[in-house]
Amino acid sequence: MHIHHAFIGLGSNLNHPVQQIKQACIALHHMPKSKLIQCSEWYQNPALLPEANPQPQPDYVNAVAYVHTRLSAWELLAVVQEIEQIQGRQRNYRWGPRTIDLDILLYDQQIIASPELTIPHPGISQRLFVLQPLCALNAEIHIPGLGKAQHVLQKLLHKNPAHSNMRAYAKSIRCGE
Ligand code: A4P
Ligand code: MG
Repeated sequence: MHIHHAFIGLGSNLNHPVQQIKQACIALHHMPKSKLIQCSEWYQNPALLPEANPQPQPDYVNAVAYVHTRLSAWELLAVVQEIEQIQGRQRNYRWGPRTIDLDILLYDQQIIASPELTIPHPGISQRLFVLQPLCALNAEIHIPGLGKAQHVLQKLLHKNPAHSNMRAYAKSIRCGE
């Protein structure tokens, strides 16, 4: 069976985010038919708030993980949703605070356009907390419809010169072994 290359975005802003990200990385490492190859550093950054409900939220910790998997994109979605459940994810409102959010950013070079699964994940081009860790893992990766990750990041930084580098936590676990 073919090995697929996937990038998964991790985000947490509730209940000890650093611990949540660490636990999710370990869970990704143990997914069936999969191998965690690498996890980026973890970045603390302010919450991007929904316009419809801009009440303040705690800062997020974000990271991106690179996995090899024999799961289909849909199977991978089911597995990451299971990890979210195990880590006590509750859905109150869209973009509400969460213990853990796992988004499939890229799955090979596939484009999937359904509400239950949209790949590339919508909003990548607007999100420093996705692009910065993604580029740290692979600046050359091509994002279907957008171009090379590093060019997409440069464009975003050009549009928002006020964006400064996010604070990166050094990781305390090793991945992909
Ligand atoms: N879904 C569709 N495509 C995907 C995909 N590629 N990966 C569907 C994962 N799920 C996908 O997601 C809602 C539905 O999206 C799922 O049932 C799945 O079938 P959800 O996790 O329940 O809801 P959500 O996360 O609140 O909504 P959404 O639209 O996924 O929001 P995002 O894009 O995850 O953004 N600020 C900072 N600093 N850092 C963050 O990580 N994240 C968000 C949420 C807002 N602000 C943030 C951050
Ligand atoms: Mg999500």
